[in-house]
Formats: sequence, structure tokens, C-alpha cells
Amino acid sequence: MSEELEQTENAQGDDIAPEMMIKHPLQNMWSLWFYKNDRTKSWEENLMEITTFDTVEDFWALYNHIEVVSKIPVGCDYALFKHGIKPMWEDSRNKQGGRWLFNVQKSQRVTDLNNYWLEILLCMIGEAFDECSEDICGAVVQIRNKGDKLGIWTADVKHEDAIMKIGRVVKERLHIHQRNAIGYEAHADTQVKQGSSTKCRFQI
Ligand code: MGP
Repeated sequence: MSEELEQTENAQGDDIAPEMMIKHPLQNMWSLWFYKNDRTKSWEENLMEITTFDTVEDFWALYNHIEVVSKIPVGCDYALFKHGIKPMWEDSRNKQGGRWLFNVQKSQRVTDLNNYWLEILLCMIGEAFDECSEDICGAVVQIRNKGDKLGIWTADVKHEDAIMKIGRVVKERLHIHQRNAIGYEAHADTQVKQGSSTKCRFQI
């Protein structure tokens, strides 16, 4: 009986083309994080690692399963980081780094934010920055009443060439107009900022 079952399984397997059975691997393994805005907990306690994937198919399964960014509650974040890097300044692979920051007006939450976020995810998992993809740590989208934010986190503020290339590629892929400048902030500056804005190390 068990031999029959084995044969049946083999017969079924033979009918499926190999390319339909093998998932398409990504160059890196990625983890999705969610930051829940719960005032009774500390910032770090509110941060949860949801799941990890390393194939194209698993990325889409996850993306199609979770709530789109524009519908998550105000005060919450999604973050997608290379597996093993926590989406926080303190992680050893973020410590020396910073982020390109895109401020997205509230009115664009419905029209543009979901597409911007998806495009950033595809740039990262598709390694769209060529040799500079090494410098990518991850990205964060933050839903805020004062205006939503997209941050692309890179490894080292001293790697100017990689930072500039990453900024240029993202700006182009998001179709951000030339005249709308974006800034790159060092995490070290963001952490000690006074007031509402942080000085930019680079602009593009
Ligand atoms: P935020 O959530 O990045 O931005 O940081 P928000 O809510 O728009 O607030 P604003 O200050 O930028 O106007 C809010 C607060 O969360 C920070 O002031 C920190 O207290 C905490 N926080 C944010 N990050 C990214 C970190 C982090 O990486 N590590 C730690 N320890 N706290 C963080």
C-alpha cells in the first residue's frame, strides 16, 4: 500500500514542470517587522518580528496576506530588514549608518504611499542598487498624523558613493520630481535631535 502511494506521488510529480516546483530564491533573506503603537509599552517592546522569507513567491504570499500600509493604524510602522538586522539604531549593523527620508503628505496616503512602499520593497529584495545593495540594511514606513515617512536605512554614513547611488535609484523608481529634495540623516544625529528636524548629511 505504501509503495502504491509512493508511486502515485512520483507519477504526479512527473507531470509538474520543475520550474513550477522550485521557488525563485532571493539573494538575501528578509524579515518583516511591525511596530505597534501601544503607549503602555516601551518602544522596543512594541517592535515585533513577524516573519522571514527568502523567495519571490513567499514575498508575494506575505505581501498579499498583510494589510496594505495605508490601512495600518496611525502611529504604527512596517519595517523590512535583512534577516539578522533589527530595525533599530542600536543594532551593530545600523549604528554607523543613517537613512534617506521621504516625507509623504497625508493626502498622498491613499494615492501614493502603498505604491511607494511596494516599490522600495521590490528595489531591496531585487537588489536594484547593484554593488551598493550591500549597504542596504532595510526600510521603514511610518504612519503618522503629522505626515507619513519612508526611510531607507543604510549601513555607514561614510560610504558616500553608495548612499548617493541608493538615493538616486529610489528617487527615480518612486518618480520623485528633481526639484523635491530628499535628505539623508545619520542615526547618530536623529537620536539626539532637538526639535522636529534633523540636519542632513546629504541631499539629492
Ligand atoms: P519615530 O517612531 O522614529 O518617529 O521615533 P515619530 O513617531 O515620527 O517621532 P519623531 O520623534 O520623529 O517626531 C519616535 C521615538 O521612538 C523616538 O524619539 C525614540 O524615542 C523611539 N525610537 C525610534 N527609533 C527608530 C528608535 C530606535 O531605533 N531605538 C530606540 N531605542 N528608540 C527608537
